[in-house]
Amino acid sequence: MPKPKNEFHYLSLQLMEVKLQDLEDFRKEVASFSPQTTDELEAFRIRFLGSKGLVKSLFTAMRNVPKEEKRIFGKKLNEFKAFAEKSYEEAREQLSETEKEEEGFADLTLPAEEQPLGSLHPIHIIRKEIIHIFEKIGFSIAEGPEMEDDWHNFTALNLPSDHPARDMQDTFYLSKNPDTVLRTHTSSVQVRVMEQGHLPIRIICPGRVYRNETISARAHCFFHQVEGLYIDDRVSFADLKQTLYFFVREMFGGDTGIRFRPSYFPFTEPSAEMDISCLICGGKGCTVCKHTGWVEILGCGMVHPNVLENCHIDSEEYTGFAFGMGIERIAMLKYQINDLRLFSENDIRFLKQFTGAG
Ligand code: 2U9
Repeated sequence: MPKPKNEFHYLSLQLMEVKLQDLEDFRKEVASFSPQTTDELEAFRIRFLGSKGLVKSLFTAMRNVPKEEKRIFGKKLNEFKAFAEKSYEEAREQLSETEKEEEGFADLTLPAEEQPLGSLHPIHIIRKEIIHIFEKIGFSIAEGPEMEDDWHNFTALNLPSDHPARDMQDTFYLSKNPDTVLRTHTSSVQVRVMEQGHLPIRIICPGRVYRNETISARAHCFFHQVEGLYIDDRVSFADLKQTLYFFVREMFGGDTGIRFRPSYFPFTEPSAEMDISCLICGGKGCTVCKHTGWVEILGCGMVHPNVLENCHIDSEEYTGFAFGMGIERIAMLKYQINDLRLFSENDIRFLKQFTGAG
């Protein structure tokens, strides 16, 4: 303590001594301050920094400190004030960080976690490719219901009532209504378009179809088709062949061999099946083509006059061709997939292989 000049001065110095001691105690209190709630933080602010707080009252008390010692006391007090303010700000920031974390606050400026790229499903990739090819030559897309009535799925398509396709073994009948089936082909969509009566018709019908089959590597209870239909005056089998030549060139490349074999379908006459040279062995013979060098990819034919008439189209004036293919079959050939079940199991190891394709 500085040497006192008189009694009053002595008391003032004593007072300053007390206040400096207080200041040291307050400094310890501030240093150990760690509020858990905003209420505690506010109580701290009021106690130390408020308009009636300790810092303010110490500045008031400084009036009684002798002039010479004011400088020492004022310096100490200013240091303490700065320390209390800094502690308050730090505690406030810390508390607001904790609250944000507890509220699940997301810092949008942080770099994003790396996400693995998704992929298109191979069925979707092939479907897109087929659609794109036929769109180039003027076909548009038509879609329709997966639950169909007997007329659109069977009768209009010249399928006699005793045809095996109508059997419970092959078709899913919807129990509540015996007239309703899960469509067995997308030909039903084409019947609906024909019934609308806007000619000419040049459509492709992609979609899911259902068959009552036991699931195995080679059969499934649902799969996907693209069917095509072109009706106008003077449409010929030559038009059908040229259209399918174009499709094969675009889909499998210009070197692919093509052949037609006569076949039978109730809805087309004449009917044919189309093979392409085996993509795996190039026609030399392998297990995929069963050593024939050829693989079947679709069925086709001229629309049966009965089907035209059933849809109120004059079969004397109009002719048409139709074709149908299974998307899974094309995908299996293109990607060398040997089990139909892979398409519907959604095994990520299978799907990942198509990242970046399509
Ligand atoms: C109408 C008239 C005729 C569509 C055709 C085929 C031949 C055919 C199969 C290929 C593999 C079905 O997915 S698959 O199992 N389809 O062989 N489909 S002609 O004929 C039609 C379609 C609509 C009005």
